[in-house]
Amino acid sequence: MAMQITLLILMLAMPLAYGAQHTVGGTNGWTTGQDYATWAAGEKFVVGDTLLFNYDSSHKVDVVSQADYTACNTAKPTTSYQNGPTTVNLTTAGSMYFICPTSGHCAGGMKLEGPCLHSWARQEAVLHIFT
Ligand SMILES: [Cu+2]
Repeated sequence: MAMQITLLILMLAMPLAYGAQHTVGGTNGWTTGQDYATWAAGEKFVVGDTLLFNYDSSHKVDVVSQADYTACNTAKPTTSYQNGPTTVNLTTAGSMYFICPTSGHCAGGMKLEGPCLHSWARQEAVLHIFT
C-alpha cells in the first residue's frame, strides 16, 4: 500500500514532464486515404503531449481555424509546416485543427481535429488505477 501511494504521488507530481507522443495516423502517417477522425477517437490528447506528423514532400501540415477546417480553406493557416516529420506541441486545452493544403487532399479526408484535454485529465486516469 505504501508503495502504491508513493507511486501515485510520483505520477501526480510530473504529468507535464511526462507528455505522450501521438504519431498521427499510426504507421500510415499523414497521407491520403486515411480516416483521421477514427484514429483520433482512439487517442487521448492531453496538454503536454505532442503530435508527430510523418509525411513526404507531397503533403504539408497547416494549422487552421475550426471554420477553415470544416470548409477545407487553405488560404489562411495560422501555422504551416512542410518537409516533415513535424512535431506539434499541445500547449493548451481545446481543439487544434490540421489540414493538408495540397489541392484536393483536405476534401479527400486529410484533416485532423485534435481535441486536447487539460493536464488533470491524465491525473484522473492515473487515479482510476487505484479506485
Ligand atoms: Cu496531403
